[in-house]
Amino acid sequence: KNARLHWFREARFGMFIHWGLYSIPAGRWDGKEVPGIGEWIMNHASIPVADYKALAPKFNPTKFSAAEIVGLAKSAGMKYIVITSKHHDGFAMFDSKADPFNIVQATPFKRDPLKELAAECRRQHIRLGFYYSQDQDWTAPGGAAYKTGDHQPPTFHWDPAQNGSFSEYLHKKAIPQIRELLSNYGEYPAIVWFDTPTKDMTPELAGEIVKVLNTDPRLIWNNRLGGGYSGDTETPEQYIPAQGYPGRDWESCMTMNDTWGYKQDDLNFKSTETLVRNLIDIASKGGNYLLNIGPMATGEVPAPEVERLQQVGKWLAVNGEA
Ligand code: JFZ
Repeated sequence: KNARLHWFREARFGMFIHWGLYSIPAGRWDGKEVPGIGEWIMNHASIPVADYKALAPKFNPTKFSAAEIVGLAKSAGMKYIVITSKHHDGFAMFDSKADPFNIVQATPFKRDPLKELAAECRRQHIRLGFYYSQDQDWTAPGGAAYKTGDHQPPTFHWDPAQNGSFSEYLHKKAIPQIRELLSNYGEYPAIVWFDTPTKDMTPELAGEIVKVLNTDPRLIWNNRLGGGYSGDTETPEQYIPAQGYPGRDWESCMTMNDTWGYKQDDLNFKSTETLVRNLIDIASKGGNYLLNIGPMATGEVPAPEVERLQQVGKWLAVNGEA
């Protein structure tokens, strides 16, 4: 366990990337700003499955450059990257044979950004991890949904197309896709980052995922699988624990503004000084700072985010340790 977590304990600073179909509406639906975080727009605006899936043929992020993004992370002093391979909307940002709702099959872009990032991370010597929403999936029948607005129990679905068996969703989509993620990217992923478990994730079902994870002895995974599993890392979100987590590895994930997925109307960016202070605070308590960027539908990183990361990198170059 110690050898496996060695790099993570020294990393201190990583890049979180929330990128997916939600970067097209970028926080607006039917001409109105939808309150809340951008990657939740489908749930917050109760967008029907068919309407949301219709975003895929419009997704063509030709300005995406793995070399630039990895270069940006490096210049900021970051030691690893964690990118959304599938968020709660169910859209896979990778080549998947297990489910056709993915960037290679369903978009004109046809490229696999995870493959390109893996090649680039290898070249620039930085680790790569994959966020995977294993429990919530708003476009696959049987996928779970957290409640928002007036969505009704017990499923909190808003479209009959979402109804189905959770176990079937897990066996037909989530577990096969987790296998693909573990098999198709060489030495990566170094991390699988799960999120938002529900009661649907019983100890038995989670145990099936753990069996798959255990086929890779180097893998680090977080505390958000569900089913009672505590994983390798604590993941305080948008805050820094006063005493850290004595005896546990941990990572504070934070945004630079108030959204993870790109939102055109959110310009509430923190100052570089705040970001540097957060990094120092977290490092002094033994944790890692996983700082988010939200690329646009073009594939470009918003300028205020690039600017801040470069400034943090400058500060580290003068005041940090390699
Ligand atoms: C989750 C996601 O729903 C969100 O879209 C984003 O990906 C974020 C990193 O993770 O949101 C959460 C998850 C956990 C908590 C809060 C928001 N939490 O434990 O307080």
